[in-house]
Amino acid sequence: MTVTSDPVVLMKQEVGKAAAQRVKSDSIVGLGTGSTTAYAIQYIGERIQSGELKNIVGVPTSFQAEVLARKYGVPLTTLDVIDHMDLAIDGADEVDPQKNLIKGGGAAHTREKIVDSLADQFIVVVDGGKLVDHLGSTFLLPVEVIPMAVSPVIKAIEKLGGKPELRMGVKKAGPVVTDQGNLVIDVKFDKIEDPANLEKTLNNIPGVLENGLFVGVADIILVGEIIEGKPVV
Ligand code: ABF
Repeated sequence: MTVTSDPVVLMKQEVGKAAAQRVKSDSIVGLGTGSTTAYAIQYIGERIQSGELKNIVGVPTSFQAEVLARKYGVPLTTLDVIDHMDLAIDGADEVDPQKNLIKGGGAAHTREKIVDSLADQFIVVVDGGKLVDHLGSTFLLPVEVIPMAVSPVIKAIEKLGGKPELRMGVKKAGPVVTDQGNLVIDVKFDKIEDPANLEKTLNNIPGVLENGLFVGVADIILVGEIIEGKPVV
Protein backbone atom coordinates (compact mmCIF):
# COMPACT_ATOMS: atom_id res chain seq x y z
CA MET A 1 0.00 0.00 0.00
CA THR A 2 1.21 3.50 -0.86
CA VAL A 3 2.33 5.42 2.23
CA THR A 4 0.27 8.61 2.68
CA SER A 5 -1.15 10.83 5.39
CA ASP A 6 -4.11 12.02 3.28
CA PRO A 7 -7.18 10.81 5.23
CA VAL A 8 -9.25 10.40 2.04
CA VAL A 9 -6.60 8.19 0.43
CA LEU A 10 -6.21 6.26 3.69
CA MET A 11 -9.96 5.71 3.80
CA LYS A 12 -10.08 4.51 0.17
CA GLN A 13 -7.17 2.17 0.91
CA GLU A 14 -9.00 0.74 3.93
CA VAL A 15 -12.23 0.20 1.96
CA GLY A 16 -10.30 -1.46 -0.87
CA LYS A 17 -8.41 -3.59 1.65
CA ALA A 18 -11.65 -4.65 3.37
CA ALA A 19 -13.05 -5.83 0.05
CA ALA A 20 -9.83 -7.58 -0.95
CA GLN A 21 -9.76 -9.43 2.39
CA ARG A 22 -13.00 -11.15 1.36
CA VAL A 23 -11.19 -12.86 -1.56
CA LYS A 24 -10.40 -16.52 -0.85
CA SER A 25 -7.88 -18.76 -2.66
CA ASP A 26 -9.20 -20.49 -5.81
CA SER A 27 -11.53 -17.51 -6.49
CA ILE A 28 -12.49 -15.94 -9.79
CA VAL A 29 -12.81 -12.19 -9.09
CA GLY A 30 -14.42 -9.42 -11.15
CA LEU A 31 -12.05 -6.44 -11.04
CA GLY A 32 -13.81 -3.10 -11.14
CA THR A 33 -12.81 0.40 -12.18
CA GLY A 34 -12.19 3.54 -10.16
CA SER A 35 -9.76 4.83 -7.56
CA THR A 36 -11.17 2.87 -4.59
CA THR A 37 -11.26 -0.43 -6.46
CA ALA A 38 -7.68 0.24 -7.58
CA TYR A 39 -6.62 -0.25 -3.95
CA ALA A 40 -8.55 -3.51 -3.76
CA ILE A 41 -6.70 -4.78 -6.85
CA GLN A 42 -3.38 -3.66 -5.37
CA TYR A 43 -4.11 -5.46 -2.09
CA ILE A 44 -5.24 -8.65 -3.86
CA GLY A 45 -1.93 -8.54 -5.72
CA GLU A 46 -0.01 -8.11 -2.47
CA ARG A 47 -1.81 -11.10 -0.93
CA ILE A 48 -0.93 -13.18 -4.01
CA GLN A 49 2.72 -12.10 -3.90
CA SER A 50 2.94 -12.98 -0.18
CA GLY A 51 1.59 -16.49 -0.91
CA GLU A 52 -1.50 -15.86 1.20
CA LEU A 53 -3.80 -16.12 -1.84
CA LYS A 54 -3.36 -18.98 -4.32
CA ASN A 55 -4.93 -19.77 -7.69
CA ILE A 56 -6.69 -16.42 -8.20
CA VAL A 57 -7.83 -15.15 -11.58
CA GLY A 58 -9.45 -11.80 -12.33
CA VAL A 59 -11.91 -10.60 -14.97
CA PRO A 60 -11.20 -6.92 -15.71
CA THR A 61 -14.07 -4.44 -16.31
CA SER A 62 -11.92 -1.94 -18.21
CA PHE A 63 -8.53 -1.35 -19.75
CA GLN A 64 -7.74 0.56 -16.51
CA ALA A 65 -8.53 -2.53 -14.41
CA GLU A 66 -6.47 -4.70 -16.78
CA VAL A 67 -3.42 -2.42 -16.46
CA LEU A 68 -3.70 -2.40 -12.64
CA ALA A 69 -4.09 -6.19 -12.49
CA ARG A 70 -0.96 -6.68 -14.57
CA LYS A 71 0.90 -4.06 -12.47
CA TYR A 72 0.08 -5.86 -9.21
CA GLY A 73 0.41 -9.42 -10.51
CA VAL A 74 -3.22 -10.52 -10.57
CA PRO A 75 -3.59 -13.17 -13.32
CA LEU A 76 -6.39 -12.43 -15.79
CA THR A 77 -8.98 -14.50 -17.63
CA THR A 78 -12.01 -13.85 -19.82
CA LEU A 79 -15.72 -14.65 -19.74
CA ASP A 80 -15.14 -17.17 -22.56
CA VAL A 81 -13.00 -19.30 -20.25
CA ILE A 82 -14.76 -19.28 -16.86
CA ASP A 83 -18.05 -20.95 -15.92
CA HIS A 84 -18.79 -18.75 -12.89
CA MET A 85 -17.42 -15.77 -10.94
CA ASP A 86 -17.20 -15.95 -7.15
CA LEU A 87 -17.26 -12.21 -6.46
CA ALA A 88 -16.78 -8.84 -8.08
CA ILE A 89 -15.34 -5.73 -6.42
CA ASP A 90 -16.26 -2.37 -7.98
CA GLY A 91 -16.86 1.27 -7.18
CA ALA A 92 -19.95 3.44 -7.61
CA ASP A 93 -20.94 7.07 -7.96
CA GLU A 94 -24.18 6.88 -5.98
CA VAL A 95 -25.77 4.24 -3.69
CA ASP A 96 -29.41 4.46 -2.57
CA PRO A 97 -30.96 2.79 0.52
CA GLN A 98 -32.05 -0.21 -1.62
CA LYS A 99 -28.41 -0.74 -2.74
CA ASN A 100 -29.23 0.42 -6.25
CA LEU A 101 -26.37 2.28 -7.90
CA ILE A 102 -25.42 4.88 -10.40
CA LYS A 103 -22.12 3.93 -12.02
CA GLY A 104 -20.23 5.08 -15.07
CA GLY A 105 -18.30 8.11 -13.91
CA GLY A 106 -15.32 6.34 -15.43
CA ALA A 107 -17.22 5.54 -18.69
CA ALA A 108 -16.78 1.81 -17.91
CA HIS A 109 -20.32 0.95 -16.82
CA THR A 110 -21.10 -1.34 -19.80
CA ARG A 111 -18.38 -3.89 -19.04
CA GLU A 112 -18.85 -3.31 -15.30
CA LYS A 113 -22.53 -4.26 -15.47
CA ILE A 114 -21.69 -7.42 -17.46
CA VAL A 115 -19.08 -8.55 -14.91
CA ASP A 116 -20.76 -7.31 -11.71
CA SER A 117 -24.11 -8.91 -12.58
CA LEU A 118 -22.48 -12.29 -13.38
CA ALA A 119 -20.71 -12.48 -9.99
CA ASP A 120 -22.16 -14.67 -7.23
CA GLN A 121 -21.46 -11.77 -4.87
CA PHE A 122 -21.01 -8.13 -5.95
CA ILE A 123 -19.17 -6.01 -3.39
CA VAL A 124 -19.32 -2.23 -3.84
CA VAL A 125 -16.59 -0.03 -2.35
CA VAL A 126 -17.49 3.61 -1.74
CA ASP A 127 -16.85 6.55 0.54
CA GLY A 128 -19.72 7.84 2.65
CA GLY A 129 -20.29 10.74 0.27
CA LYS A 130 -21.73 8.35 -2.31
CA LEU A 131 -24.77 7.45 -0.15
CA VAL A 132 -27.95 9.22 -1.35
CA ASP A 133 -31.68 9.07 -0.53
CA HIS A 134 -32.55 8.71 -4.20
CA LEU A 135 -30.45 8.14 -7.33
CA GLY A 136 -29.67 11.11 -9.52
CA SER A 137 -29.57 13.61 -6.68
CA THR A 138 -25.83 14.25 -6.81
CA PHE A 139 -24.55 12.52 -9.99
CA LEU A 140 -25.58 12.63 -13.65
CA LEU A 141 -26.71 9.31 -15.13
CA PRO A 142 -24.25 8.05 -17.80
CA VAL A 143 -25.63 6.45 -20.99
CA GLU A 144 -23.31 4.77 -23.52
CA VAL A 145 -24.44 5.48 -27.09
CA ILE A 146 -23.34 4.30 -30.54
CA PRO A 147 -21.78 7.45 -32.13
CA MET A 148 -24.14 7.58 -35.14
CA ALA A 149 -27.17 7.62 -32.82
CA VAL A 150 -26.21 10.48 -30.46
CA SER A 151 -28.70 13.02 -31.84
CA PRO A 152 -31.84 10.81 -31.84
CA VAL A 153 -30.91 9.41 -28.41
CA ILE A 154 -30.56 12.95 -27.02
CA LYS A 155 -34.04 13.79 -28.37
CA ALA A 156 -35.53 10.59 -26.91
CA ILE A 157 -33.99 11.29 -23.47
CA GLU A 158 -35.33 14.85 -23.51
CA LYS A 159 -38.82 13.41 -24.16
CA LEU A 160 -38.34 11.35 -20.97
CA GLY A 161 -37.71 14.57 -19.03
CA GLY A 162 -33.95 14.25 -18.86
CA LYS A 163 -31.38 16.94 -19.56
CA PRO A 164 -28.66 15.15 -21.62
CA GLU A 165 -25.16 16.39 -22.42
CA LEU A 166 -22.38 14.72 -24.38
CA ARG A 167 -19.40 13.94 -22.09
CA MET A 168 -16.33 15.79 -23.25
CA GLY A 169 -12.75 14.84 -22.42
CA VAL A 170 -10.78 16.72 -19.78
CA LYS A 171 -7.21 15.82 -20.74
CA LYS A 172 -8.02 15.03 -24.37
CA ALA A 173 -10.03 17.36 -26.63
CA GLY A 174 -13.31 16.09 -28.03
CA PRO A 175 -15.90 13.66 -26.61
CA VAL A 176 -14.93 10.86 -24.23
CA VAL A 177 -14.68 7.48 -26.05
CA THR A 178 -15.46 4.26 -24.19
CA ASP A 179 -13.48 0.97 -24.36
CA GLN A 180 -16.02 -0.08 -26.98
CA GLY A 181 -15.41 3.04 -29.13
CA ASN A 182 -18.75 4.63 -28.21
CA LEU A 183 -19.72 7.98 -26.67
CA VAL A 184 -21.26 8.83 -23.28
CA ILE A 185 -24.23 11.09 -22.65
CA ASP A 186 -24.64 12.26 -19.03
CA VAL A 187 -28.25 12.92 -18.05
CA LYS A 188 -29.75 15.05 -15.29
CA PHE A 189 -33.12 13.76 -14.09
CA ASP A 190 -34.93 15.86 -11.47
CA LYS A 191 -35.74 12.80 -9.39
CA ILE A 192 -35.37 9.11 -10.40
CA GLU A 193 -38.50 7.69 -8.76
CA ASP A 194 -38.40 4.24 -10.43
CA PRO A 195 -34.80 3.31 -11.31
CA ALA A 196 -35.76 -0.21 -12.45
CA ASN A 197 -38.21 1.12 -15.02
CA LEU A 198 -35.89 3.92 -16.15
CA GLU A 199 -33.00 1.46 -16.62
CA LYS A 200 -35.13 -0.63 -18.99
CA THR A 201 -36.64 2.37 -20.79
CA LEU A 202 -33.24 3.93 -21.51
CA ASN A 203 -31.79 0.64 -22.79
CA ASN A 204 -34.76 0.27 -25.14
CA ILE A 205 -33.89 3.49 -26.99
CA PRO A 206 -32.34 2.45 -30.33
CA GLY A 207 -28.63 3.33 -30.24
CA VAL A 208 -28.23 3.03 -26.47
CA LEU A 209 -25.75 0.30 -25.49
CA GLU A 210 -26.01 0.54 -21.67
CA ASN A 211 -26.83 3.00 -18.91
CA GLY A 212 -25.34 3.46 -15.46
CA LEU A 213 -28.35 2.38 -13.37
CA PHE A 214 -27.46 -0.85 -11.52
CA VAL A 215 -30.74 -2.04 -10.00
CA GLY A 216 -30.77 -5.13 -7.80
CA VAL A 217 -27.17 -6.04 -8.66
CA ALA A 218 -25.19 -5.07 -5.55
CA ASP A 219 -24.99 -7.53 -2.66
CA ILE A 220 -22.65 -5.84 -0.17
CA ILE A 221 -21.83 -2.13 0.20
CA LEU A 222 -18.56 -1.38 2.02
CA VAL A 223 -18.58 2.26 3.08
CA GLY A 224 -15.53 4.22 4.15
CA GLU A 225 -15.84 7.20 6.47
CA ILE A 226 -13.34 9.52 8.10
CA ILE A 227 -14.17 9.85 11.80
CA GLU A 228 -12.03 12.19 13.91
CA GLY A 229 -9.45 12.16 11.13
CA LYS A 230 -9.22 8.38 11.01
CA PRO A 231 -10.50 6.08 8.21
CA VAL A 232 -13.27 3.71 9.29
CA VAL A 233 -14.96 1.00 7.17
C1 ABF B 1 -16.37 2.91 -11.20
O1 ABF B 1 -16.04 3.48 -9.97
C2 ABF B 1 -17.42 3.79 -11.79
O2 ABF B 1 -18.62 3.14 -11.96
C3 ABF B 1 -17.50 4.92 -10.84
O3 ABF B 1 -17.61 6.10 -11.55
C4 ABF B 1 -16.20 4.85 -10.12
C5 ABF B 1 -16.13 5.56 -8.82
O4 ABF B 1 -14.89 5.27 -8.32
P1 ABF B 1 -14.12 6.08 -7.21
O5 ABF B 1 -15.01 7.15 -6.67
O6 ABF B 1 -13.82 5.03 -6.22
O7 ABF B 1 -12.91 6.63 -7.89
O8 ABF B 1 -16.77 1.64 -11.02
